[in-house]
Amino acid sequence: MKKWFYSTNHKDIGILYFMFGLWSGMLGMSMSFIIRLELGTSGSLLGNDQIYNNVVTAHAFIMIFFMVMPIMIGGFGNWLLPLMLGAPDMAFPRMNNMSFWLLIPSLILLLLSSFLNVGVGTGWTIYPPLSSSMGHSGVSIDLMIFSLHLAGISSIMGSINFISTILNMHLFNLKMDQLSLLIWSIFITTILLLLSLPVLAGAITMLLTDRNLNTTFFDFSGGGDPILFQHLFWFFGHPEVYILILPGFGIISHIIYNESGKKETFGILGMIYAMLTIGFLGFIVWAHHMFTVGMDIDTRAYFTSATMIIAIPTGIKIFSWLATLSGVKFKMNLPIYWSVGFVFLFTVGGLTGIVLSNSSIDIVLHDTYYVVAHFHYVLSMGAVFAIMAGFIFWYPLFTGFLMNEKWLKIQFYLMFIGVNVTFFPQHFLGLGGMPRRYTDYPDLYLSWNVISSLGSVISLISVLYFIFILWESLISQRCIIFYKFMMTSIEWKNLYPPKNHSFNQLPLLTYK
Ligand code: HAS
Ligand code: CU
Repeated sequence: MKKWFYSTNHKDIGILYFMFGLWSGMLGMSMSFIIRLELGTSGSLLGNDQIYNNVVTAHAFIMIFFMVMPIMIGGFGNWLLPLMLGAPDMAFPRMNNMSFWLLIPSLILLLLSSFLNVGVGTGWTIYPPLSSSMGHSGVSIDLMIFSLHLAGISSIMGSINFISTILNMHLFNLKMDQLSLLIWSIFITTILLLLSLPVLAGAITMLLTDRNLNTTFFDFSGGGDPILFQHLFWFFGHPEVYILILPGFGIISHIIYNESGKKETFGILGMIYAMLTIGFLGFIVWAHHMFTVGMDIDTRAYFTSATMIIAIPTGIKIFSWLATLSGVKFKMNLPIYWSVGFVFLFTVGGLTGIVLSNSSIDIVLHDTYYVVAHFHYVLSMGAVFAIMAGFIFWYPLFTGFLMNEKWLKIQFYLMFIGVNVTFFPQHFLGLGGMPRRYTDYPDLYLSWNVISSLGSVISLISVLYFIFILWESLISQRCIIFYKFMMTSIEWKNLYPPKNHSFNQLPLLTYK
């Protein structure tokens, strides 16, 4: 057995998570390309709607559970948190190893669920009765449920590990408000995970017993209620979307504070409270995904108002980032490109979220491409841009190597153009009434769909280009000995003692 297999070292495990996320990301990207091929022409390309819906479902699950979460929490979290805390490793290193390795069987079960029987054609929301044995006979849904169980166990163990590490192992007498915002974001994210995942686990287990043991939790004919599933799912599902973005917030905060070079960073405490507020509010807005189920008007008024309030802490974050950058003569380097891109495009996605939070408008826009445009702006351009920013920023630290900056800039522009051309037209399609999760559409929608598919070609090229740049840097081994020295030297702690509020600005974590 090779050493990396059973390594309990946080950096080894972080690298494993990165490689796993990269691999799943390529898988998820291939699926998104199949989706765009299908929708790039009128009529049917795959010739099978169930397969199409299965690809959509698998794309979502893979991107959420096997790309964004492993890279952000597993990759960046594992690699950087112990270093930033001054801790020798995570609190429970062997559990850390197990968290990672549980993801492999989980992914295998997910893939099997697509290959066996009819596949899962429900979307990632797996609503009954479509996901009940009536809607999906065979084992596909059951395998998907087991896959989610394993991914959930993995995440819960990871969360326990991060929370314990952050609370117990911050050394140098660091107070909680002196920790990097990246640490805070992971801290809050893992609390969200710990509170929301068990609810999903309960819901899918009830679905499993409905399918296999003749219970009727979600079956009207036995006194159950399919709407109950939606409540349980979204009580998990909405916090989940903040789980996907909060570590991104942390990465962007850390980078912007570093690059600004300011001694006093703008609104650290405000940023912490904003993230705590977003985390809390995230638990009491779930029914904005269910405005069309026939809720009474008061309930809709409540969920609309509660949802809109989230714009306030999020606005605090956006304006604090801008205030930090304001007045600084910063170098337009790659982490700044991606960070500023993040702030701009995440705001666009957030604003369409506010539009959707109006229940009366959402009655019209629900399940249209407007929703798809909204969540791809916050995810494809929010979460993914944050990952790119962080990866490029810390790449010299992770590997000791340098990537080609000029190429990376071209790659940034390609990706920026690609994702916008893909997803901006989807707002128009949604406003025009085009529904999600169908293979075909009236000719009226053809031109924006063709443009969107062309955009996805540009994005695909840019991602392949990025993989090439990564490969080239690993092959050519352009090395900064400085970074390697810094990371291996025990004396780095003495060279850069953390001062008040300046732990964010450890120079060794800066990419110039
Ligand atoms: Fe969302 C659906 C509302 C943030 C992800 N969202 C989704 C889905 C996903 C997702 C994946 O209320 C689809 C799920 C599915 O498969 O069905 N979302 C919001 C709101 C916010 C928000 C209000 N979403 C996110 C983030 C995500 C994410 C972050 C992942 C990373 N979302 C919705 C709603 C639906 C929805 C409805 C259901 C739609 C349907 O029908 O299915 C907020 O957190 C966004 C806050 C951010 C900002 C921008 C910065 C703030 C500034 C301050 C000033 C702004 C103000 C607003 C005062 C608001 C700059 C003024 C308003 C103007 C328009 C000018
Ligand atoms: Cu939501």
